[in-house]
Amino acid sequence: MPTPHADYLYSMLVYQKWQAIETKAALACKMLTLPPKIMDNSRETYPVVSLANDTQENGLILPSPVESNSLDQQKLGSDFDRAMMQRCLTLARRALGRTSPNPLVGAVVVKNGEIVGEGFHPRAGEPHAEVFALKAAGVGASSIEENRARGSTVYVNLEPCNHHGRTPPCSEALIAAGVAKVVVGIVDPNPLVGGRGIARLRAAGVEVVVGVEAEACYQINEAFIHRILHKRPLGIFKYAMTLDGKIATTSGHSAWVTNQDARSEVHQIRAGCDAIIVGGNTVRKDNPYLTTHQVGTHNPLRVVMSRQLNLPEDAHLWDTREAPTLVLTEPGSSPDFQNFLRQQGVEVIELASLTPESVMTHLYDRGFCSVLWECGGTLAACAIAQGAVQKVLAFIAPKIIGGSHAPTPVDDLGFTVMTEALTLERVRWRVVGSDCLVEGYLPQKNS
Ligand code: AOF
Ligand code: ZN
Repeated sequence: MPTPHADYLYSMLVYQKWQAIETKAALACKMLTLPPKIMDNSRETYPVVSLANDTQENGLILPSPVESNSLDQQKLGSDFDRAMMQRCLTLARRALGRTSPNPLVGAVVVKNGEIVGEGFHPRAGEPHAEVFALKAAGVGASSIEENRARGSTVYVNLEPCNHHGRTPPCSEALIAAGVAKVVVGIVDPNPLVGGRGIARLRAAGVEVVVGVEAEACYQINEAFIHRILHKRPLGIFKYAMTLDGKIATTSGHSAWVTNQDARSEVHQIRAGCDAIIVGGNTVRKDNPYLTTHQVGTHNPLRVVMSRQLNLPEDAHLWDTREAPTLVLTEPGSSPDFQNFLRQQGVEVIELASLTPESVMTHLYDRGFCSVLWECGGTLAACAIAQGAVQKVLAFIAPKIIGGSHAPTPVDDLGFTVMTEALTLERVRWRVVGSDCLVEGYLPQKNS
């Protein structure tokens, strides 16, 4: 392996800081007494920006840009630079849920303080964001005068690639277009890129600034980064409970714990994920749809884990017109029901051993970046214990239902004393309608 590029190491340090974890990368950076070249000395002022019309299909713009004010680092770039990077993120979000295994990337070409081209990466196999943005700026047009990218500044939330993958290197496309400067959000953690795109641009005389709106750039691609670094999709455990910690009544009734605003938020969260997992119990008790309930948005693959396949024939999940369904089971389980499911258009796969771990491995192999666990307490405990969950989204409704046997979000983890509790990190909370959303990350076992 070649020595990691300084930008890559520094970027990893910022990433780990964002995660509040000290890892080898962070230590390596300290030992090398970085940071190096990420300071942006340019403090140009720009005239009013005119936003060019969208050049790609109009997609849905989902949640507003992430605030990037919690890193205790100096904010890089001018206000204009940060606004352009946020514009990249807004563009990138148009492909929300559709790009895996690739990241969400947006790019903006600016000439004389005006946006002259924009683009985003629509899905794996298609050109990268920079290529769309350069094209929109007139690169490749019949007359050379139409190339407004020459001498421009290109903003992009992820380092331009420098490898021949499904598509040719963006670094070369930027150099060929004659851009003067590239402002990068974060270094690409993909070892195929990992600083080489930046190095290639600099070697060709292009000025490169790295780290503008870095935290927001990590946030938007946290699942992609997790996939690359851990070779597994990011597992997100989402649940809704009452103030007294119940996800249903003693009889199992759960419609609804939270109000409409929180449920709409869940639909948006689903749109950003590649798969949603439930167990057989949830299918039997709740008969969920697990869709985004929004026309035109991406619906993740709905995954049911069931060893016995003792599932109802009339479940909503077997209707695959709106969204696909995958049933994961073990070898030889109920061939008749397997046939029935396949006739409905449901994919059925037998895994040698059906565990959260083997399921995450399977979903990684399918190219997924993010997986939403919307299961009940038994499967949730198993998924947490096996390291299949990294992030927790807990919706809490100000209701009390009581019941010593009413189900709770997580069943037995085998802990006996409070010091064993899993304490979430990077915890944030906010009010959603009349409910509250607490989000955080489980402590990582061995990073
Ligand atoms: C960019 N801009 O818009 C994206 C990048 O198989 P390929 O050719 O599509 O390459 C995929 C890798 O390229 C992906 O894992 C990530 O490292 C990078 N994605 N890079 O400059 C983009 N989508
Ligand atoms: Zn690229």
